[in-house]
Amino acid sequence: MKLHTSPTTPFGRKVSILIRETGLTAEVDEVVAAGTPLDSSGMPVAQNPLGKIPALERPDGPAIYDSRVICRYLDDRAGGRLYPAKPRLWDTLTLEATGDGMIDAAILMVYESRLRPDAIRFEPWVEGQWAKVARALDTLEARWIAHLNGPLDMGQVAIGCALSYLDFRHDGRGWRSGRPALAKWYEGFAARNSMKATEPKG
Ligand SMILES: N[C@@H](CCC(=O)N[C@@H](CS)C(=O)NCC(=O)O)C(=O)O
Repeated sequence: MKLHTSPTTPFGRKVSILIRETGLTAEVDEVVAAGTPLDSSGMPVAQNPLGKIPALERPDGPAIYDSRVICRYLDDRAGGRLYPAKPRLWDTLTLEATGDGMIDAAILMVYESRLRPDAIRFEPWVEGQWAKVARALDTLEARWIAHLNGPLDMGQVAIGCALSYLDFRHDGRGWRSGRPALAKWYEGFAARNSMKATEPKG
């Protein structure tokens, strides 16, 4: 299989971590793509018409995309290790959606500062994106620590990728402040081999 991804995408990193945690490394080649909403020329548009990564070429059908779909597919191939049975599944999926939403907001903030010319930037919109991230962080601290400390699942992986991305691109926001339990959980999670092997570069 061929995974179109990049060394800095947190969505692609979710898949890369799942590959390592489930023992699928020999079955998936990771190939580098690059692009933004302003330039899709380096993106796998034949595999994903949305021009986004990750996208996965697989042997048993057309390419699939969106990290959540790819993670479910690969986890299924690996014997279903990172999506638990119901009812815990609903919590895992909600946690994964929370991590993905944090990443979406954090990436939109980066695009705003990198891609939009100064003259047409709108700061309240950027702060509105950060408010989403901050509310999610507070909710993780208040409600999700027990789940995060439970058996490894894709919810934890998504949150780990989101928090790492905040360190990578939004370090100045100080996400750990006022969230000691989440910061402690992340310290342990970031020490996993799969996290260390996929640290963002660039
Ligand atoms: N919901 C998608 C989001 C994927 C996504 O936004 N990927 C970013 C890279 S981190 C991208 O490809 N951006 C290029 C663009 O939006 O044109 C997923 O989970 O895979």
